Amino acid sequence: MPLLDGSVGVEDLVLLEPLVEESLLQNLQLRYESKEIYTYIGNVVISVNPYQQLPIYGPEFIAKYRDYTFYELKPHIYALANVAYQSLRDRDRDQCILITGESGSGKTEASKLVMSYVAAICGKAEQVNSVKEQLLQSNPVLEAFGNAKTIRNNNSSRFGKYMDIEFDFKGSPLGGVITNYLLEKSRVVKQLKGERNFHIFYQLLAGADAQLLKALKLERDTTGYAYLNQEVSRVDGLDDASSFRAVQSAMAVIGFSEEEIQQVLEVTSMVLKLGNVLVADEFQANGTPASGIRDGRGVREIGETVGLNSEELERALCSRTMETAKEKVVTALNVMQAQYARDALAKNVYSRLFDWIVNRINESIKVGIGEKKKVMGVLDIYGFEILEDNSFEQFVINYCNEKLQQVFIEMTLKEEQEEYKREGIPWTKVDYFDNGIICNLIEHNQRGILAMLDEECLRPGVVSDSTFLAKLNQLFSKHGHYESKVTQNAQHQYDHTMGLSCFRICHYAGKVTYNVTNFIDKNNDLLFRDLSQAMWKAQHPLLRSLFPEGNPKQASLKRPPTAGAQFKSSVAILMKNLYSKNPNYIRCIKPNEHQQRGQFSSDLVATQARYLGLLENVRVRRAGYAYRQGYGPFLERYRLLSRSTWPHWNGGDREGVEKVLGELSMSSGELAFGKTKIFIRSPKTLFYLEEQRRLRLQQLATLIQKIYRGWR
Ligand code: AD9
Ligand code: MG
Repeated sequence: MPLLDGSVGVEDLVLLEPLVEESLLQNLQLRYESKEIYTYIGNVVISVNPYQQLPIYGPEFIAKYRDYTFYELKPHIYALANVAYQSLRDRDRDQCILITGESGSGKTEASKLVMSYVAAICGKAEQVNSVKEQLLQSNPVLEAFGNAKTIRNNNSSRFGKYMDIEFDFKGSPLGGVITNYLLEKSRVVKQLKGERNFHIFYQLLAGADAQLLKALKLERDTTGYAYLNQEVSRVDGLDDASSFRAVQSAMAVIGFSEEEIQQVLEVTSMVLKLGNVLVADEFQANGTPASGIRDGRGVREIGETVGLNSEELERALCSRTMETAKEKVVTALNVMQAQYARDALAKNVYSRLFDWIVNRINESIKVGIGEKKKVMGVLDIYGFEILEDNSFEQFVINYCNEKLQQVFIEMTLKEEQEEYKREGIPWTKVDYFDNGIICNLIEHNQRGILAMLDEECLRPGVVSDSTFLAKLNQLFSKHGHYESKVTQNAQHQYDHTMGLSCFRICHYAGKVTYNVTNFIDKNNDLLFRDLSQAMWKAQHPLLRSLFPEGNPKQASLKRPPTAGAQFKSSVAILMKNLYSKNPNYIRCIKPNEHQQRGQFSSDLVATQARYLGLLENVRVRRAGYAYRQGYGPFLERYRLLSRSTWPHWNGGDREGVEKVLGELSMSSGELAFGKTKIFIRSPKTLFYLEEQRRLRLQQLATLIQKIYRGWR
């Protein structure tokens, strides 16, 4: 196998010489240009999006990777999936596969490759096949409702996803659990130039037959819908109509009943129609501004579709009831407020529908309580984001990435060092940046930015984004990873690029400036009670179930947790889950901004390599040993290389390994003998061993043939 073949660069960056950013980029580029999109750093897979179908997937390749160990074939996601699966099945170690990278870098495709690989190599029984089908079919459904065309990716996941696939003790899949994070619900009512709403809206309009459209009171033409961006309704390479049929059949495979599918589509069409509900100026009898619905048809049709009294809906959209202990006061909303209420309702209905779909899938794929399980988690979550204008969403996304970096640091680097310590092997300390201080700045229970934001949201009196910012400025004026115009002034460093309503965090991956405008609102994430009560009154079982707090009997005055608090706690659960498993990393890289094959922009890749900490990763790997294995299994594999250990060996495992390696006369720095494991510094040595083993096997085969012929 060409390890150091000049034409395609090195397959493992551990072998890179010299180890600097430039050579790392050159190596990735060289490989990319030779259509070698995968490269290792030890057991981490780097994947550069090819933006073209390469002939390296499918049954033939799956069969190959299944039969070889990690370093024997070219780097591939299949190799990683294979190691993870085998270790789960044979060594009973729960696994997680963490896939990170920026938008459009190939995370979702990578997660599907992992899933299809595992599905292809595990269990074959009929019942197992139906579980596999359900797990695989969850993808098109979640993508229809959770993905959209953005300027960066025609099929961008607008939510984070973590999926536990659960197996029995033999390694056959039993089912799974999906957790979703933070759907970008603002997209329901507004999209950036060149972007689309969630796929399902277009799929429904293009793919529903005339009867279904009529039943949903929809028209095929997208131009009639205010929530659908009028400039882009079609996307190259996406066939909305056939995707719709695929989604319908996937839902059926998962176990949605026909009625459930119909109800999901009714709620989807309700959201679409809400966008067309026009709110107009009106005046109350006393002359104060109010609002009203200009064209009653939309509201009437929504009412008919989901069994809602249209007058009730109109009232809920245009007025607000304030309840005190003594009385109820109804105030009219002005046009802006009513439009805000309408959009808030649409966003809420849609994001709750999405959560409901995830839960419904989980119900179908859930595993019985008593069954003993082994688990493989697959995480496909938004990478670090620096946009021109960064808001609350980027703040929480980057917080999540900061936490994932912490997992990476702690699990890879610390575990690495600790293993050497445990094994009694000398270790030259590698300095690395511990981002705990940044995580703390954001998540500290009393003094973190999220806690401050919650405090402002819950504080009585006049609160605003600027009072929130003032608080941060005061609290963190001396924090090494926090900056704002105010704190900068104090330090006499004036930065003209930062607005007055901004703060900046020095993340592990770089500085990001956040604009606090709407932080309070987005964190509050409140829906007027009138709206949830109106929804709860719908005759529609699904819609009604999405708004349990609308039930007057259950409505408590206690407010639900803020968006930030919810996100923080789901990240904490995720971290706990990841820490309990053996991590496997896929680091995805986007080679250019144009979704084009064959283009490699070094600057763009350099930034991502920095966000992903690739160089640091190689340094640590190189400072230590790239490969390690327990003496027992190692001897089993290589004992045929020595006459002392082959065909019989009665001594201990470690002595056996010493014998084998001693006869191969390797340089002393290449090997270290730990308490329970042998450590090999570079993969080169491992490849050499594998090659020797292959030759020896050939030799033995010839020998056996000769003997056999002799017998005949
Ligand atoms: V986002 O954060 O959800 O916006 P991802 O998930 O990182 O993003 P995705 O997997 O959706 O990116 O990949 C983007 C596109 O790149 C895909 O739609 C494919 O057209 C293309 N792609 C990605 N990986 C591969 C691959 N291994 N082979 C061929 C690929 N094409
Ligand atoms: Mg994605």
